[in-house]
Amino acid sequence: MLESRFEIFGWALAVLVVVAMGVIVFTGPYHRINRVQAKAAAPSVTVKIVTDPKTIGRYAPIKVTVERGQTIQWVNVSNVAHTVTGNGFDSGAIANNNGRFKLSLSRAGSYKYYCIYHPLMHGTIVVQ
Ligand SMILES: [Cu+2]
Repeated sequence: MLESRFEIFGWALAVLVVVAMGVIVFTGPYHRINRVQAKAAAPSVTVKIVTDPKTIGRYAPIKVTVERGQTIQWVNVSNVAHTVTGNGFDSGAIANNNGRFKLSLSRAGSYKYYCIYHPLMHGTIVVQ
């Protein structure tokens, strides 16, 4: 059945609108916002606190590199309490048997930290 000119025009307009919406979603400013949000939601990085006969506890890995704002999570899997203490942050006692502490730093730099109870325990956070 032959469609009227108006019907054909209507369909063409509808297709044009859908294509335009696609172009806006995938290339427009909202696309960039989605990318920024995805970056901010980067998965957290885990540092385990393990038992070490030489230093009582040890951060594993000793050095961790993250993006600005990215969360670092310490999990104490050793057999005594420890802390994550540095310039401007202090976890307080992180209990043994999976006690946790989360931290995110917004300024780039290298941050050294240690355990208040066991000063031989040292770690470094690099924020880039
Ligand atoms: Cu400790």
